[in-house]
This record gives sequence, C-alpha cells and structure tokens, in this order.
Amino acid sequence: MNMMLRRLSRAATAGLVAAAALTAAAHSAEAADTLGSAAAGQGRYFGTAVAAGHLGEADYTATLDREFGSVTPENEMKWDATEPSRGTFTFASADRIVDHAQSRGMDVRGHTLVWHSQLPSWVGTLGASDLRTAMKDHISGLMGHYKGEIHSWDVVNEAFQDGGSGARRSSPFQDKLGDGFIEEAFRAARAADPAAKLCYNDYNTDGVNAKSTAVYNMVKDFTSRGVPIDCVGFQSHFNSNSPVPSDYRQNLQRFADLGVDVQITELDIEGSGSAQAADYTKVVQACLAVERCTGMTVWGVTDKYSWRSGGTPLLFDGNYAEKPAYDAVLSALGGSGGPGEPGGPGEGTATCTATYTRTADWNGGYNGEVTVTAGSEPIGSWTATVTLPARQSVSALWNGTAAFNGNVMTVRPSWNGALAAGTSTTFGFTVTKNGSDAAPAVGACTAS
Ligand code: 9MR
Repeated sequence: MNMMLRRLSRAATAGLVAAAALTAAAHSAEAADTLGSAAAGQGRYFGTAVAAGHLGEADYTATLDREFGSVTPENEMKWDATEPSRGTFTFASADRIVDHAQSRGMDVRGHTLVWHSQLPSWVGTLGASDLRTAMKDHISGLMGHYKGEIHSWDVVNEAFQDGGSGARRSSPFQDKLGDGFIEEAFRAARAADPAAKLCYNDYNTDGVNAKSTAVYNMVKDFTSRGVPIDCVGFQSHFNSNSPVPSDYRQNLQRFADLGVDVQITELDIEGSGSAQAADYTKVVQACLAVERCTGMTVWGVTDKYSWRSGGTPLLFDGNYAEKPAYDAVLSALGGSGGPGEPGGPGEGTATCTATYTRTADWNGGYNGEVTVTAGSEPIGSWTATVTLPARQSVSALWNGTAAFNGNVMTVRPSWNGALAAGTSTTFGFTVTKNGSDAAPAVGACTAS
C-alpha cells in the first residue's frame, strides 16, 4: 500500500474507533473492575507500554485487551525504528500496535520524536543546518503518518542531565542547535498534528529536585511565551535507589499549576508483595489528587518482558497472574471485585467454559448468546469476556451485567452465578452492527 493510501485508511479507521470509544464510555460507569474501566471512572486513562513482538502471544493480548485503555509503543516509534536512514520511514511495527489498539477502542501515546538514544548514527553526522531540517522532517513524517490518531506525543525525551546542575544533556541536538532545539521541536510538532497533546518527558523528575526544577523553569518559560506545550510526562521508574518521592504529588501539582496536564508515562516499581503494592498505591493516589493528572501508563504488561525483569516491577507476574500491586492499583482507582481479588473470580480451583452462538440475525443487528458451563466443581460465580469487532456496539444485555473497556465487554451474572458442577446458564445480548457482520470473540471464562 503506498503512503497516501495508508494515511487515508489510517484516518478513516481513527474516525470509526472514536465512535466505538464513545459507545463504550457510555457504559463504563456500570462497574469498575479492570484497571482501564476503574481509571475511566475517575476520569483518567490507565495504559501500558506494548511491544509489537508480543502481540501474537494469547495471554499477553488477553491481559492487554482486558485491563488497559491506552497503549504506548515501547520501542516501535523511536527514531531508529521509524527512520533508520534519512527520508526512509518504516512504520510496520508501530502500525501493528496502533491497529491493535484502535480495533479495541484503546488510545495511543506516541513515544518519542526527539531523543538522544535509539538514534540512528546518520543523525549524528549532520551539520547544524542539515540536522535542524532532519529533525523537522522526522517530526512531520512520523506525526503526519499518525495524524489524528495519537492522544499525546512525547515530543522531546530526556533532554536534561541527572545531578544537581539542572543542565541540558549533551546530544547532537543540544550540541549543534543549542537550548532552542526543544522549542523548535514543539513548534514543528504542533504544525504536524494540531490535535495531539504535546508532552515533554523525563526521568528522575518525579520529586522536587534540581532536574525537575530545570524542566519546570523551561515549561514556565514556554507557557509564558506561547511555545506550544500541553503536558509533562513523569516516567516514574522506581526502585530502592530511586524510591517514590514523598513530594511526588506536590511536584505534579506545581507543574499542573503552570497550566499543563501531567501524565505518569513509564511507571514501574521494583519489588514484590505488600511493599510494592503500597508504593503503587502512593503513585495512583498522587495522580488522583492532582486534577490535571490525566492518566497513568505502566512500562509493560508482564514482569517477564520488563526492561527491568529481574526487579519484577509490574502488575502481572510472568504467568499473567495479578500481583498484590495489581489489587492495590485497582483498589486505589476505586475498582473492586477484579479478577483474582478476594471475593472475585479467579480465586480457588473452580473452572468454567463459555461458548457463543448467534441466535437471531437481521439487517442492522443480531442477538448473541453465551452458554457458561461449570467444570467438575460447583461454582459460586463466573466472569466471561466478549470482544466486539470494530464498529459494533451492544444495545441490550440480559441474564448478566456488563462492564466495558474499549470493545471488551466483561459480563458477570445477575441472578445466575451459582452453578452445580457440569451445569450451565446463559446470558444474551443485542448488537448493533453498524455495517460490520463479524462475530464477536468469547474469551476465557473464570469461575470462583
Ligand atoms: O523499555 C525500553 C527497552 O526495551 C529499550 O531497550 C530501551 C532502550 O533505550 O528503552 C526502554 O524504554 C525507555 C524509554 O523509551 C525512555 N525512558 C526509559 C525507558 C527504560 O529504559
């Protein structure tokens, strides 16, 4: 497909997905029992970094699709991945993530346009004037490809040094273009996609310190001079050397008071058990306490694929089981009864299966029915997920209660939770096709 066709089809898909997301939002207040739906109930998004290479793994995508409302490509939108040689753009891996997210009604964060790392070597060889042109071309080429499809872009990443000086970090951009490269990048980004929120993103800026104060002063300068900036990203990679700062909320608040949104963009906290859970609680509570903290992203779905996998810093273990940190985040977000929570499904050894049939069909819609059957033990309750194809929406449901996260409908019993071993119940729903006759996918049934 040539570039122009690709852009047109990307734009068409984005419009349809926006409609699907609106449908889902109308239902999201009914129950808050996944990270994404619970956060949505607080007016926030809850996202994760995603690697295209893992999307073929069923447990990975099942967890991603069930729990998260936003994705950030972990490496696929970086300069080395998208413009490995000058003027030649490669979008296949990033497209895969964006397409997956859009088909499930998830938002996408763009990461990242201008960064000293994962930068192809040709960029460093350019003289100042050529480098300026190349930077602007990279921004317009990458943002243009996804125009209208990205809720926030990390325009510039990690431009400040660690330590007490608050100085800029050496990079081809800093060394050849000077401090002004950041402003130039933001202006080029606004022109390339006026609908995207434009963020500055960094680490070790989570508490009040010399580095965060240097970023703060830059943002203050930008807002006072009308340089386009909408948000600041706080990566929030924590461990025992870099714990959750006690002034985290105050730091987020001082940036918000400059008139920009704040986002937690790459959250992970090394550790385990209740200590890790308590630290995650602090982070979620800090974001919820700051009105302009619009959402949180954890830096990966499962510990086994984390960049710090040895430190087990995420919410799902290597087998996709919810960790105490998961329960803590869900609870801090106001959710309850999530999979694996006390009293929720996924506890104990009871099992169930779910099968789907279409029981009625007409031009604009159809009725679906899911049969839930208990395994060899009696069950007290069950949960089944139904993933709707793009464009379809549910207009009615019976013999169950539904919560929506994007296109994923999580159904729990209304009166029909308890089943003797080997017996079945059904729930049904009416779908508006909106031009798509595809069948929904019924995911794993969990029993408790
Ligand atoms: O998680 C990313 C890892 O897979 C890459 O190897 C690494 C290369 O620099 O980048 C990691 O993501 C980084 C992010 O892009 C920017 N902030 C720090 C993240 C962790 O290193």
